[in-house]
Amino acid sequence: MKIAIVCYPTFGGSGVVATELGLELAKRGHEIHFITYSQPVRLALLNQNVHYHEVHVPEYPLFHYQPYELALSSKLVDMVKLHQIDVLHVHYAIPHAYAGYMAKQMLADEGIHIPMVTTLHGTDITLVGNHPFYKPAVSFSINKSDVVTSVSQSLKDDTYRLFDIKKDIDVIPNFIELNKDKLKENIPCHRSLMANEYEKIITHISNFRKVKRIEDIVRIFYEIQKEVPSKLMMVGEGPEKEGAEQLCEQLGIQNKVIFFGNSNEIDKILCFSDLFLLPSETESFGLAALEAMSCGVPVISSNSGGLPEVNKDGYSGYLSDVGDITKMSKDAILLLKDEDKLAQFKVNALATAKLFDIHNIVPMYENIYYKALNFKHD
Ligand code: GMT
Repeated sequence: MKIAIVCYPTFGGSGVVATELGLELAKRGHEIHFITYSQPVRLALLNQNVHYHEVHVPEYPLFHYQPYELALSSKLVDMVKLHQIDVLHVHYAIPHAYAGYMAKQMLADEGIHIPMVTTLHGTDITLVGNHPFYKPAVSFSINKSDVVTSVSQSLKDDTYRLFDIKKDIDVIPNFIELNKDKLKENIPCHRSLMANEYEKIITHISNFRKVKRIEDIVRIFYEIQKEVPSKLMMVGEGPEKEGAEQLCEQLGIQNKVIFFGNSNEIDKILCFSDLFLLPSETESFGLAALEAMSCGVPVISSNSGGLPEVNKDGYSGYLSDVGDITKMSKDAILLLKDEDKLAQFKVNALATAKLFDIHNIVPMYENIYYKALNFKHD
């Protein structure tokens, strides 16, 4: 099949999932065309089955806002015609489903019928898409998609609760590639550069937005380090990072916290991590938690959204109510102090991650594409 994938190219779960999906589909023999405004951060290798088409938005002084949706839908029309694309798969409803639908209509006008699959990722439904300024357009474009998928049951429920959706939604969970290169023993591990032998390493990876509750992470670590010699690795960039750095200074723990910025080598950091923190306000799935678990790192997370579908309480980690940093700190300290339990949780985390193996999940998307191709045109 020839599949066009539209996604956000930045550091963020939806772009990562879309990129990894495209790369795996290419390995399985499909021709993949990424269409976005810059090369997706995880799209390192272009090959004969992987193509990237950049959307340019010409600047014009009259415009206060440059019309990206317009440029994207025009590019989609051109690329579908040029490469005879079979299926359009848009990740994140805003504005991709909207632009995709416009492209679909323009193509239909020329007698070209292309099915559109929309994958909902989380904030496009629970935070941004739900805003009254966007809601009618988001509802419309979801309802106009040929097939809709969501990355968790929780997100599916939220979508029906928050929007007037008349379509079925297929749940396809996010996935992870678990191959031998990801095993700890095959990654050059620079643990000794980060911490002393006797210290535990706690990690957080995100785009440091408010929804991640970055302050909670610092405060949980503050409690942990009083009881367990430890270091905190903070990976990523975003609006909450500066405040977190200041808080570390105020609490006097700045020498125990390392801020890395964005990284494309998270496996190298996760390989020496003992515990992962994800106390988010909401999380439709929590891909970062899954990535940690796939490296054998247990997770202390909130129980919001789809996190309970990924992190198994008392098995791969612990879940708590949002904002309950007392319980999160207590769970973390008990786990880090008990070597046997920690070792068992590390094994359990990996076992849980295996349920989301890329080789089990990507065929579900292939089935969705075949389902979409069978849809009658309206
Ligand atoms: O929250 C992020 O880190 C980014 C955001 C995105 O849209 O890129 O992530 C959302 O999609 C991810 C991939 O499906 C999910 O794993 C995240 O849970 C989800 N984020 C939220 O729901 C807050």
